[in-house]
Amino acid sequence: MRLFIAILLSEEMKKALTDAQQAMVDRGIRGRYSPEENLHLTLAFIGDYPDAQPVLDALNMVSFRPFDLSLEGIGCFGDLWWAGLKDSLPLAAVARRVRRALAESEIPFDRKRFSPHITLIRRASKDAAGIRVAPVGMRVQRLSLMRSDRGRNGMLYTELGTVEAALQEEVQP
Ligand code: 2AM
Repeated sequence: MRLFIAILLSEEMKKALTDAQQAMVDRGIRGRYSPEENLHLTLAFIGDYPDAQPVLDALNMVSFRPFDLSLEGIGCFGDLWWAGLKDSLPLAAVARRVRRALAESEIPFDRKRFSPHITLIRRASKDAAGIRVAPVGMRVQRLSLMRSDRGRNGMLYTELGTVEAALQEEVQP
């Protein structure tokens, strides 16, 4: 199983992202656009792992309060273009806690520095600089363990489990 931990996005945020993708299409940019249902923000990429339960157990050790995310601009890694997020301390903190919980449970994950992004298109045929993304916000209430499978028409993502934001008094210092 190919696993990763992600934040799934609100319908309003996905709409802002598909509007940006449409603006890319209108500019004649071809490539592998992420389908709307696949748009997400990855916190940790685990990759091939045989069993979801230990990962869910690790995820359940992560406590966090609800926090807000906001879209901000676009950027690229080579020919992969993404939507960025406004700098957010709670987002960085929750990614750190997820990664610490995985490490403590001896679940391997990609240790590359957390660089929050939402992939819009891979193998873009040309530069997408200047495409605008509406600065839509959302409240994060849960984190999701996701499984990724290669489908006939691209990647299929399935949510295997979630951890919910804790009530204030339950949060550990
Ligand atoms: P990407 O969109 O930038 O490729 C599922 O593959 C999710 O995990 C995607 O959000 C992907 O980011 C992310 N991811 C992070 N590290 C990865 C890696 N080493 N291999 C594949 N996906 C990775």
